[in-house]
Amino acid sequence: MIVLLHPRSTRPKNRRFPLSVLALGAVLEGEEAYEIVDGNIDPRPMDSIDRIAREKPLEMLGVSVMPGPQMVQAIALCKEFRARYPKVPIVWGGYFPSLYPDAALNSSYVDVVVRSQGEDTLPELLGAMREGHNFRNIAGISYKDKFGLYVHTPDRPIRSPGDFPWMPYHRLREPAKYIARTFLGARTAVHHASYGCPYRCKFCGVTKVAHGRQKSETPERTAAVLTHLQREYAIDAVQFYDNNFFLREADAAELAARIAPLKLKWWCEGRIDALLRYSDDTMHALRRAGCEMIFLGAESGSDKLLREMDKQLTSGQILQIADRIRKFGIIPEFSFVIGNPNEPDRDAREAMSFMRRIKRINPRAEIIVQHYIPTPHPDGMYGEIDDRFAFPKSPEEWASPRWYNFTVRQDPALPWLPRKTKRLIDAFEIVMECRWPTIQDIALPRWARAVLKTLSAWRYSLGLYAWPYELEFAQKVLRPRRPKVESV
Ligand code: B12
Repeated sequence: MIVLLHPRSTRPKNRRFPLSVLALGAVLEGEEAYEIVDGNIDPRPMDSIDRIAREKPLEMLGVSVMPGPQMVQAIALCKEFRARYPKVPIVWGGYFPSLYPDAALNSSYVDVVVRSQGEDTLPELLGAMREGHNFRNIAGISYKDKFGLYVHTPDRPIRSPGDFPWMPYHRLREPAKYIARTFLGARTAVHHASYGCPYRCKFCGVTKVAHGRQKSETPERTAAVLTHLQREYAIDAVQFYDNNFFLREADAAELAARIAPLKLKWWCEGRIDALLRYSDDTMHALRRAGCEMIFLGAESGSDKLLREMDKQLTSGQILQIADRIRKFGIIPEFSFVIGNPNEPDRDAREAMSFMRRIKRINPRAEIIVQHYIPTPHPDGMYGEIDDRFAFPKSPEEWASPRWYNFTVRQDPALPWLPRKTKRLIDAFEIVMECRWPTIQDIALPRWARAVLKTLSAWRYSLGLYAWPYELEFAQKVLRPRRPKVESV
């Protein structure tokens, strides 16, 4: 019996289909005995694993690990599992071990790391374990050999999710619990129609995982999956989790035509330059097909920094899309990465005035302010910091308060980021969030929205952000949704 464990990653109201373990379940389905245990549903995952072990001997524990809270639960569960089932191999996959394979192996409870996409690797690994074969010929893994040396086999080229079977949603213990009420609809599902991203932005962890490639399923398959989800779970909305939903205009137009009859409302992540190339007809078709909001990585208002990031975008294009998208009725959600290591204070101030400019052009635009937190990058990290910065060496160190806060982008505590600049960025973010509460917040009553807006109006109009204690207090009491924390 193989157990696919998805440790807790989020709060119950943000719970969504655990796509990583569903994708793996899809290739095991019918061939292998496996069960999914999801910490987002299951209050006691270890008890569930014990129950499964009582019914059938365990062969492998496969754990999906994202940096942050999921890693924290993964560590605790794997330690306990190792103590109870010392002979059962533990395999980690997902973004954390793919980005930091050595750190993952520097633990007593990770035997093999599967880097990047797992659908082909997992069955190969299972086969090699059963036959007692050497793992050396399995692409995309990292492990300790019999001398304790770390072996990293070559990367495995990524494939389209369309090459693999459909996700076995029915294998989740309570599938309906993953259908959420959001600003998009009363019954929102999630879907991932591609893998990877063809851009190589130097701040983004996806490049190391997908090697600067993207493979997408066909619009026909996306539409078929959504039709199935609507039939089974009565969905009326969907969040597309793809890193980059829009690559080819022809595909976008085809998808719009295929899903329009489902009358879904949806959110996705896209590229600004790609959308600027789309015709008005395609943009109108996307809107008619239910596109409500598009998350767009703007990252910076400085052309110099955009070049340094290798974003392949200009500040002019960002302003252009902010303006153009209004006429289609789609809301842009712009995300910024602030804190260039070479000039953090100047970067922060310029970015702030650029964000205000966007708001003037398109008041409905939503803004997400992220501190730059570096991730390992094959082309060198943004800000030329490869020699100035060292990542933790073990999962435990990653889970310590200093690095946990780094991972979840709350307090990166970076050597090049002066405290006063960090405080300025955080203060600006609070003023921005209060002045323009997100429409994604369906729990915030109208009066609370009005309170936040009124309290912050003077600060926003005068550009006085420092020490926003009253707004912090209001946020504590009224608890508005913070897309930076609660969305992807
Ligand atoms: C959905 C999502 C979330 C959801 C998770 C919801 C859920 N179901 O639990 C939520 C909103 C909670 C979330 C939060 C965060 N996220 Co997130 N999230 C994503 C997102 C958009 C999609 C992940 C996904 O479902 N992919 C689809 C599946 C099929 O792919 P996959 O997960 O990669 O799994 C495949 C492989 O990795 C591998 N694999 C995975 N697990 C395993 C296990 C085994 C045993 C094997 C063999 C293989 C394997 O095989 C799978 C199939 O091919 C990604 C970006 C992206 N598009 O990938 C960011 C992403 C993973 N998140 C990221 C981050 C940083 C976070 C946060 C830390 C941010 C924050 N605001 O604090 C938090 C921390 C959450 C936590 N650790 O618990 C980063 C990680 C990289 C990095 N910079 O470190 C990403 C890449 C976004 C980005 N571009 O920066 N996230």
